[in-house]
Amino acid sequence: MFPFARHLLLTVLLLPALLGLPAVAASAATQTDSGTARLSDSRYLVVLDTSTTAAQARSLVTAAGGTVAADYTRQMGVLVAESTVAGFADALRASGLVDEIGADFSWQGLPEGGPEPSSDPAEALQWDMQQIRTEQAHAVQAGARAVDVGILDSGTDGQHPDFAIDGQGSNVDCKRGRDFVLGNGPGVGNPNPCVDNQFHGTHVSGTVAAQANGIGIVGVAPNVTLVPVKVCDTSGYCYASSVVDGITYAGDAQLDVINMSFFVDDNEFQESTEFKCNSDPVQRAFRKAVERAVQYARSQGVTPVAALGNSDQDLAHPVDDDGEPISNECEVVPAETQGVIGTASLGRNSEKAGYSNYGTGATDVAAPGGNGTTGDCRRTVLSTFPAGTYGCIQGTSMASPHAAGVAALIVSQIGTLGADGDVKASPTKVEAMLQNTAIDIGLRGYDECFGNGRIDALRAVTADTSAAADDSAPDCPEYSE
Ligand SMILES: [Ca+2]
Ligand SMILES: [Ca+2]
Ligand SMILES: [Ca+2]
Repeated sequence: MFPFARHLLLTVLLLPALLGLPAVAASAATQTDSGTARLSDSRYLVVLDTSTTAAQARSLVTAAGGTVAADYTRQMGVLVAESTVAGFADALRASGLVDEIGADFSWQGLPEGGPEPSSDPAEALQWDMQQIRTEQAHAVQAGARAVDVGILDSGTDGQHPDFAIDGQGSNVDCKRGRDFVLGNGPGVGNPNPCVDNQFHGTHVSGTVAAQANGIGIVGVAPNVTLVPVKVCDTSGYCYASSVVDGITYAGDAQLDVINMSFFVDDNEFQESTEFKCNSDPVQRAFRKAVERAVQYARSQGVTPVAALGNSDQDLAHPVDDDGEPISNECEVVPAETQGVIGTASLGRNSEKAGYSNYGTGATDVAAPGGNGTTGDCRRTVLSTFPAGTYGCIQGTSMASPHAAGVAALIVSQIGTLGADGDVKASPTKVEAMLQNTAIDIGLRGYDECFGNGRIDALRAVTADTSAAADDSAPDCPEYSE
């Protein structure tokens, strides 16, 4: 059981707190048109049981005939192991020390003569990008370097090759990155914002702006700049004060968009709950502080985007673990905070992801976040993992950065460059453009599951606000409940 399964909004098992469920790439080998993306037959991501020590893990790998290529036991209970021994994965899988093991992704056989910008080898696997038409959008607008997207998360691996710009370093701005994780407690992590405390921030970052550089994948807005703002610790906790610091910094630095794929943690260590209630004076203080930070950031030109959460809750009528109604004076923060774009998660057929929260008033837009099982890259979201790797995970954590990426494309298209070098765009206009160019799915018009609809990068960059519906998308089962 992961005590931190709450805050970061992934849906799988690695590091629960952020709003994505981490699932490691593990499914059948996949051939793309370019024939270059495949699962490795010798490199594995090993997700350890929480009680497993580094020494135990190393002994296990060695005994099964493998070597440890990278050790993230301390940060996130994950090892990268290499072995050519048949049955290596099965041996580890049979051990109580290991929760999950999956073959790593590797990208091989890059085209001769240098990469073509439009042919990164794993693009064909990116059903999420196809769903929101990013490739078509990039013919019009692929983002401007002057546009900054703050990734409030666990940090971003600034060394990942998929953030490398040929001959010009990286599009991760480590200098303007910050670490606001509390300086005490069990999960502080590395103070460098360009070293990921886990994997979550790196995955989210790749979805927003992995480079079209002939390697791996392409993000929603590859030509924008990423600014890692660390607010979540190694355990995935994202404490209210860290979050307030991070949002305020985004305002001070006049970032253009921020992504928040988590819910804030409170003073109940390891007992923190998704909902923050006005009846609790401490939680009330957190809510108000976050509200003020969001208000300030918006006044400085920041468009905030957040994940709705992975509890399959109707946020207009939430219930507790026993199914008893919770007062609607309780909210998911920051997704339901005034001024934040709350994002629900879709599977590849544009169905509501089973885990995704929803609810009238709470859901602003819907975006691809995956609706499958751990490691199934056909149904979960492929993006960057630390140490030059990739992983397929799902969650509203994965949906939100798609919306943040489209918001960044909109800023790139409608923003103006101020004399101070800062891009200016009204968050109200950016938000309206994101919502008004979404494609209506589910019940006609705004609805509780999909909000204003499925975001669409092509319509967003061409300011196409004409009515559009996709009737092939399945209705949301929650309508009948
Ligand atoms: Ca790439
Ligand atoms: Ca700005
Ligand atoms: Ca609808």
